[in-house]
Amino acid sequence: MSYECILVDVKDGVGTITLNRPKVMNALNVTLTREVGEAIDTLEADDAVGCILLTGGDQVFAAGADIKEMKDQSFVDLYQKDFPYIQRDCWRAIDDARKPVIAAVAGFALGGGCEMVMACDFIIAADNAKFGQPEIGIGTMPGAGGTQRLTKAIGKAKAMEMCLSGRMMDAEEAERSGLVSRIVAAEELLEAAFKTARKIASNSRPAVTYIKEAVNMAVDANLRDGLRFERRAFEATFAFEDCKEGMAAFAEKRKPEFKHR
Ligand code: CO8
Repeated sequence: MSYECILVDVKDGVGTITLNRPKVMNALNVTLTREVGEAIDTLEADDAVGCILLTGGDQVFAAGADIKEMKDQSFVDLYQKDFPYIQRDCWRAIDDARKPVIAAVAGFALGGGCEMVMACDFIIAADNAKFGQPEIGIGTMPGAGGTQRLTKAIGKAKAMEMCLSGRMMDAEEAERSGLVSRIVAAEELLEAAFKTARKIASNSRPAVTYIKEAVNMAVDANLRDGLRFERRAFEATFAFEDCKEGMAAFAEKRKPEFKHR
């Protein structure tokens, strides 16, 4: 499939999506967000892919929604369409993905760009990464999860300050606050993120899927329900051939040969 605003590549079990509108700092227009949604759906359906990597450029992941495209929209249009032409396909695809989706962020991840990477399963940041919800500066507010996911990720005080003032967070503060899983040198970002994605893709896929589901339960459910889900899921992994193989391989001091990956 050919795309206008993104690049897609599949290698070693990893499907990589690269946002590609460098002239406008990868601003998220209708076409780009639709294409990200389509690419994620395609990679989800591709048996050769075990993990999805979403990235941008080396100076900018994305500077938010395309303000020039968005500026003449009316309230009635947005409300009636529930903002679908911008966000539904894309965020729905990321939200619904059963394969892990990793965001690798260098430079600015602002507004919808920050919201897009927060929808992913985790973020690996380059040391030049900057995260922010600057919508207040153009008289509006986050509209694709900024007030919700940022608050869950870093707590009310920091999220409130960032959304109300538009202040950006650098990579170190983002790591300290729990927004990103780790920081790597900018020039090593893609390699490090790819290595992580490839490792995940080489693991037993049913176990990976269950773990993703269980960790997400911790975000959405109460502790009691989450613990019960985890226990049932753990028990269910004993029905996987890969689990039998993994445990046998450990006992026999050899590398496991997972069937489902
Ligand atoms: N939309 C459209 N064009 C943009 C955007 C954008 N968000 N950001 C940058 N550009 C364009 C600029 O207009 C400029 O184009 P041109 O060369 O034609 O003038 C080009 O990219 C380069 O930008 P700058 O000259 O501004 O570059 P700087 O290095 O000086 O500044 C910044 C970089 C700080 C990132 C600056 O460009 C900036 O502040 N951008 C806007 C950030 C912003 O306000 N983002 C929030 C947008 S609203 C939003 O995301 C709402 C989310 C709701 C749901 C999401 C749905 C997808």
